[in-house]
Amino acid sequence: MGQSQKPTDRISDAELPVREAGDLGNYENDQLLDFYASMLFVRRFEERVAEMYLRAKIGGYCHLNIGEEATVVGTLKALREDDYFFGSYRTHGFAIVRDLAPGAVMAELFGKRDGCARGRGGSMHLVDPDRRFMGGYGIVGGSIPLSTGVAFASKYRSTDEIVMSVFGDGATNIGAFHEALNMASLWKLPNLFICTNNQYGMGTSVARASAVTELWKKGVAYDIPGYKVNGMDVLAVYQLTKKLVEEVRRTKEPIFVECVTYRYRGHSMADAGKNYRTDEEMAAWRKRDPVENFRKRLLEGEIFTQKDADAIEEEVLAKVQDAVDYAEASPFPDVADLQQFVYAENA
Ligand SMILES: Cc1ncc(C[n+]2csc(CCOP(=O)(O)OP(=O)(O)O)c2C)c(N)n1
Ligand SMILES: [Mg+2]
Repeated sequence: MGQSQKPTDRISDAELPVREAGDLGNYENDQLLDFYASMLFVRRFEERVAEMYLRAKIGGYCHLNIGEEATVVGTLKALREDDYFFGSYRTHGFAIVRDLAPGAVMAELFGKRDGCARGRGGSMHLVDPDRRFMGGYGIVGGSIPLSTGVAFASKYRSTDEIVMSVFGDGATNIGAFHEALNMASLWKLPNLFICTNNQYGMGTSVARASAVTELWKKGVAYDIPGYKVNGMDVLAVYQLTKKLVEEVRRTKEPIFVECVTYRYRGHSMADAGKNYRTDEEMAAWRKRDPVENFRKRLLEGEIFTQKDADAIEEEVLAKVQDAVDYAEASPFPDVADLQQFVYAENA
């Protein structure tokens, strides 16, 4: 952090510029349309994934980003191509926004040979080192120390590449989270830690799992500044993340951001998502739908017309269909090759 910034500095929802419908800031139209199309792509991709799961095309674990689109798009769009990204197991949306081929992502979910992890990883282990998309991890909080390690490598090699690490509210109660934040701060590493506070870890609310419910404060113990942002508003997320990405790049010191969001579906495809939350709560968050509300803002701001919105919808649906077709056409891996890629060869 810079000299002027104290660990307790933060931007709360209230301190962010208030945006009325139609107030879209100083963005180029193309950028606004890109934000919208990207969020819609995540929404429609995930809806189709859910359908494919129910058709038994996808097996195993499967966690969706529906409801969290503004957080997915607003954070990732602020990252440079040569920066690194680490996710959790809820990463389908992050993968397609990071430009992994949607067909390769869908094929991975199907367990097919042309999947981005060659069908070995499935939903929780999407990966693409070429795009510096470092995965996809099933162990809650397990990716956080790894992201600290990559940030160490970036600093050791004197590059200006930063590492964005995204994890859930539940992960902030894991020992590895605290160890990684301590090291990142002690060694002054270029880590941007992003917590998607979607209010629940499986069926357990933040208040039932964490002594500190203002999660942005959790970096403060390690002298890491914390920020909190409305994770249902793509512009708010992007604006803050963009600023902080550059700050981490310049200072080579970690920062922690809490994005306040909500998952509309259950924790995974095995959870209806209803037993531990009320209809009123879900309805209140539905009113804040990141995709629907942004579409309305673009219409009211005359950034696009309903006809344009329909055309984007069609384009997005076609891309999703192509991804499904690609996954269907790809063969399953050969059983004989089962152990291939498990260990490094010639290591
Ligand atoms: C170390 C570890 N403990 C428990 C689990 C089981 N588990 C899987 S997801 C999850 C909840 C995590 O919630 P959160 O970090 O808030 O992420 P979200 O699913 O809400 O995105 C738990 C406890 C696990 N995978 N790894
Ligand atoms: Mg959570």
